[in-house]
Amino acid sequence: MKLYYSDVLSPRKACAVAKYLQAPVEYVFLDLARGQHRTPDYLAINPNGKVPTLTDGERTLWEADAIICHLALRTGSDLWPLDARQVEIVRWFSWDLQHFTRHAGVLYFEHIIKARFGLGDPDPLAVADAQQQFRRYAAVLDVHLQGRRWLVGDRLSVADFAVAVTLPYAERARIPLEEFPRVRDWHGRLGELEAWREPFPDLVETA
Ligand SMILES: N[C@@H](CCC(=O)N[C@@H](CS)C(=O)NCC(=O)O)C(=O)O
Repeated sequence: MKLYYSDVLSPRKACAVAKYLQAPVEYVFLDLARGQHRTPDYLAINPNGKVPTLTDGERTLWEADAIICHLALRTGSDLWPLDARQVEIVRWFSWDLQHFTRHAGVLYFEHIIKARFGLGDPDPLAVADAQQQFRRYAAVLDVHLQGRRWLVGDRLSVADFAVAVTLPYAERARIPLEEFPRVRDWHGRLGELEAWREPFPDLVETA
């Protein structure tokens, strides 16, 4: 398998899961600043011009959530359990993309990506709105995590890797994580995993 990635948000979850599972993956770094995700060769495997992408033999997969499920299946891991927990995981994937990481991702973009790629200053209105929306959905997650260690059942799953992806950047991205103690503690448990703390291969700096 080849995992095309860069040291940014969505690839972070794919790299974290690949590392956690010790999946037999060859990492291919794409330099976004140099447009390596927009070359004809790359667009042929991911017409969105986005990272990450996984190739596995003849198969090509884009979308990080699909990639992490595939990695778990390929390695026989119950991070993607073969039972009714899948329904719960899909629920959290969907909720995450529509609500949680959607707004936390705005804060990541405004405070980290804009500075890194010279895209100007953070937009205060976008920041205020994203923080307000983040609080609304983080409150839902905080209630869900009462008495739980992980999002689904009593085991770590791909849902944890997906939903938490912005939280390592909370301080720099001004995501108000500290206001939600159960979310903070859950993220702290993920932080005990080396693959979560250091998901990317050694060759690049993390952003
Ligand atoms: N829904 C996609 C999002 C992919 C995505 O937006 N990737 C960003 C990095 S986090 C990207 O490739 N940005 C480069 C660009 O848009 O030019 C996934 O989860 O894989």
